[in-house]
Amino acid sequence: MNQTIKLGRLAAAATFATVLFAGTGALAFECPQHFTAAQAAIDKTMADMKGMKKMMSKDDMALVHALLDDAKMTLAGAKHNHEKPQGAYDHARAIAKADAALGSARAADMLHFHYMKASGTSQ
Ligand SMILES: [Cu+2]
Repeated sequence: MNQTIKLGRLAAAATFATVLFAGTGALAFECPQHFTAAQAAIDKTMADMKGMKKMMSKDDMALVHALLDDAKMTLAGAKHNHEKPQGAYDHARAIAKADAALGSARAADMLHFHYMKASGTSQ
């Protein structure tokens, strides 16, 4: 019993040490993957929006593009944090912003398909 607790503490200490030494590098390494995912979602929605002028109202198009603009701006902010980091915190912020950009791009796509189902009416 006592031995198990000691082993558990040792494992926890080893894990903590690994996180300390690998933390900054791992986060920095992960940022580009989050950027790529967000950019792919933006590109997909942009592609889906092509040729929609005849199938959607101008107002609906503008709202989908507003969400896409949010995604692009947030992704640009994420890249800035990653490229000019003060420390690990900025890489963490970069990942947070990239994931937020991914969310906006997906929401833009959802909104686009919602408007398509509503056949161009703002509902
Ligand atoms: Cu980074």
